[in-house]
Amino acid sequence: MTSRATLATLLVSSLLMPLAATAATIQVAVLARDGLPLADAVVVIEPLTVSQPVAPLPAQATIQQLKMQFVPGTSVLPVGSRVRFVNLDSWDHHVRGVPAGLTGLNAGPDAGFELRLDGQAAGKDAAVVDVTLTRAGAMQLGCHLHSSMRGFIFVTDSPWAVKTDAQGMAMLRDVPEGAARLRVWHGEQIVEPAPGTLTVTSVTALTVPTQVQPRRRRP
Ligand SMILES: [Cu+2]
Repeated sequence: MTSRATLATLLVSSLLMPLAATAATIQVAVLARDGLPLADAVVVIEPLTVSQPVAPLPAQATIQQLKMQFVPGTSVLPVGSRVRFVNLDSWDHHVRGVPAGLTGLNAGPDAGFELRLDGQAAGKDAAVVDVTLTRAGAMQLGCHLHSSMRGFIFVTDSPWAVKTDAQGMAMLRDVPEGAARLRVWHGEQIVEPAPGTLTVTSVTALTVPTQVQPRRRRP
């Protein structure tokens, strides 16, 4: 609990350091076309007040192939991250990753990746292949052998990119205060709307309606 004394000290110190950048936590609620919470939407904040863009640190992540699905179905990862594909099914998968949406149509042959993963035999280790994500942008995952398999990787060059949870909520921390651009992306979005702008203040909560109507998975 913050005592009054501590709060006063904080206020005084912030007055003494007028040049220190202040950061805020932003809470974004994303809604589907039907007004229900939209999960797996990627919320990206690009501060306009930062003269030097801040590059996010690369991460390591795993995407499983499990029961004919990519798990997680949507991943948000910084440029330079390494993804390990792990096939936990007993049959083969031939995974491909291509730039998502219209960009994919004009992308060169080296814009994506393709990998073959043997099925897991009983008592054996699962087949794994590592892929490094070299450029920013949304990628769609598919499988040459199973056309129903679909997944997404949102490769971000902003450190402020988070996907919404099952309640359609995204929380972005340590965002510089001031003007910022707001993007909302979803794998089932047909056309990405133009980014909006917002002013980030110490308390920022907003709701973003979209035209996305995801196919709900049957329970
Ligand atoms: Cu497959």
